[in-house]
Amino acid sequence: MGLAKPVENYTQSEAASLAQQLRDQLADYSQAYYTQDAPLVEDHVYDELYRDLEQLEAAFPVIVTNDSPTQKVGGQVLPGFTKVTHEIPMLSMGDVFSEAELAAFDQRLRKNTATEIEYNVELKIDGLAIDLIYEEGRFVRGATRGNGTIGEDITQNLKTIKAIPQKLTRPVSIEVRGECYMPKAAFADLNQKREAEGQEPFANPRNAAAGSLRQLDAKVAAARQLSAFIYTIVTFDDVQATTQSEALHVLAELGFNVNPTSVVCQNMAEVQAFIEQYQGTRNDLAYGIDGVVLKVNDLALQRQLGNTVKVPRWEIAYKFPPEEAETVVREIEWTVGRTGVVTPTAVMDPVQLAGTTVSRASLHNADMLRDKDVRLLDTVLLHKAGDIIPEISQVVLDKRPSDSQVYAVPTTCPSCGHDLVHLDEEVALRCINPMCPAQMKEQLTHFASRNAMNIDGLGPRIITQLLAKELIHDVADLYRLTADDLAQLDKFKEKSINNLLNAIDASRQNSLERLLFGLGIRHVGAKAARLLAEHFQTLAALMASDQETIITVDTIGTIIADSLVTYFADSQVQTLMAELEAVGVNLTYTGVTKAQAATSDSYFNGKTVVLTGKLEQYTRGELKQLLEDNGAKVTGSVSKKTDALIAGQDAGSKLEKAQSLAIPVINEAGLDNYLAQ
Ligand code: 1X8
Repeated sequence: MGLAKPVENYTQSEAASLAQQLRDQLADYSQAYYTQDAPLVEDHVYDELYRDLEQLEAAFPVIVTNDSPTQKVGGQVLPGFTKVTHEIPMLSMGDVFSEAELAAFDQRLRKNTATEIEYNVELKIDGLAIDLIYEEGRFVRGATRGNGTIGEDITQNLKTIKAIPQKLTRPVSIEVRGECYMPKAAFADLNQKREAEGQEPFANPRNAAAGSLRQLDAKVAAARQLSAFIYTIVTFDDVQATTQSEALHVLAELGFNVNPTSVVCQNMAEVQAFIEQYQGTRNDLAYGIDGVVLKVNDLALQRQLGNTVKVPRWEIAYKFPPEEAETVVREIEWTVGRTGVVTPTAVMDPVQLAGTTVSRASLHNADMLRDKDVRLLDTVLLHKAGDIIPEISQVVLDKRPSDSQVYAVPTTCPSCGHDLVHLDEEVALRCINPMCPAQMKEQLTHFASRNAMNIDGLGPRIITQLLAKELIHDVADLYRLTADDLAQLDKFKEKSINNLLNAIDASRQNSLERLLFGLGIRHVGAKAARLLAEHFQTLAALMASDQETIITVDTIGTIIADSLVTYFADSQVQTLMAELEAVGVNLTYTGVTKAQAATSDSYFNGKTVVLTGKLEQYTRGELKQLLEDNGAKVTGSVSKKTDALIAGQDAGSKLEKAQSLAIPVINEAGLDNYLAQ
């Protein structure tokens, strides 16, 4: 990328043909990005191609076409939602990628303006632009940007976002704009769930947020833990602000969530200091940013400067350079998951990337490995999807060893040697041997996990030993373990033996939904398990039901129903169910409390969290209780095992430690987004 030669060395016909190629390519990328929420290339690749096109068109104005992306605001209107018209168009923003270009923007403005210029400098949030309308203090309509003039009405989805007030602190009428985003922690969580269910992960939090806002079912959007920052007053019946910085104060007073980091800068040195500060600490923020926005602070001056065809003259985005690192692939590891899905992970020389040391990157599936053509000893470029998940962007072909060979995808299971298959149309490779030890280990671990049978102390280390010593072969065997059996385990003395036997015994009394979830039936998550258990009351009733009966349960569809029917039709499964009954495992629904019901939907469920700093809304004890009701384990110190840190005011060393370990940090204001309703 970048033009092959200086733009003045192109002939007009060369320029015209290259420009058309670029337009076609950009249109493909744009289509994938906006309508599929699945980008084909990294943002900076798009940006660079776009700039090549801009350069060619600037040098040869006659080659510009009406449909060139340089002539459009961008974005598309999608079917499915009611269209709304933005009376005041939602423009995009000019952007620059270097200090020099930023300085040029400042110079241009200063030359054209008689007065001194002051900037309000804000973070550029990596999300989706939204427009909100309030009438007499009530939220009445929310919309996407769409093509800038026509957007989609997504009021119902936006109503599920706690950071968007339903009611303002005063009964005023106002239209505001801001950015809706998915916090990094929620993104990591969502992708983990999607991968566990065999769905494609989202490429980054912005695509995940876009995909969530685009859900026609507001319930799906509600589950996605979105948030929003508001930064613009569009129209207001009670204007008091004369500057952008005052406008932000007014917005905060009205009850909007306003990003607290912005500063007023008098000169470019101050702007530069702000940029450097956040370039260095962006990885510690709970949300993704991709740059900073400079806005002329004086609103009257903004109006005077006005807009070009496409963008306001009074604001500009400085985009951070992509964070990338180069390293060498040493190995490709294949792991077998609970459902037999076999996934490749590249193991690389450790390298620093966006604040953490990275040595492993998932390649998701064999298709991706093939598409990226990653080979052993290849030098690769790494980036972090959504600032968190390390991913291989591409192979550096110039550095490929000359004797390099295409990596041969395994055809047999790395654990049991059984042939691997593609089920249905799945991209995933699966081992379908029900006795595969790697799968057994994952299944047993899942069975014992907190949301499932909740057998305290029965983790992967113990399970591996139990399997290796052939003390267990399936989940029913757990209930036949004796003190003598457990005495064979590493470092297992009387106390640990008794604790584990008691925990296993206690799990016999669990209500049916825990067993149903713990069995690890495809597509049956904790929530579906609860609905099924509540409806059918007994395992026998569920096993006797056909697909038509099962889909009568609210929100249970044909995919889950078919999966259940197939599962229970298997004679080995039927034998296992009979054995579970014989060893005294409860097979009926005994009811769950509301708190327990909320638990399985909560972000915190099964997570280990640490509290630090001074809290305003809660006492320590209250918050600890609340988190535990949400299924969390609250511990005292931050370690690699910590899943999240909740930080109040004046947080100290725990915050630093969490940041150094790249553990998600949630502040008190953001906490509501994560707690179950
Ligand atoms: C886009 C964004 C703006 C701001 C933050 N994040 C964005 N993604 C801001 O003004 N603080 S402004 C903007 C736009 O005008 N297209």
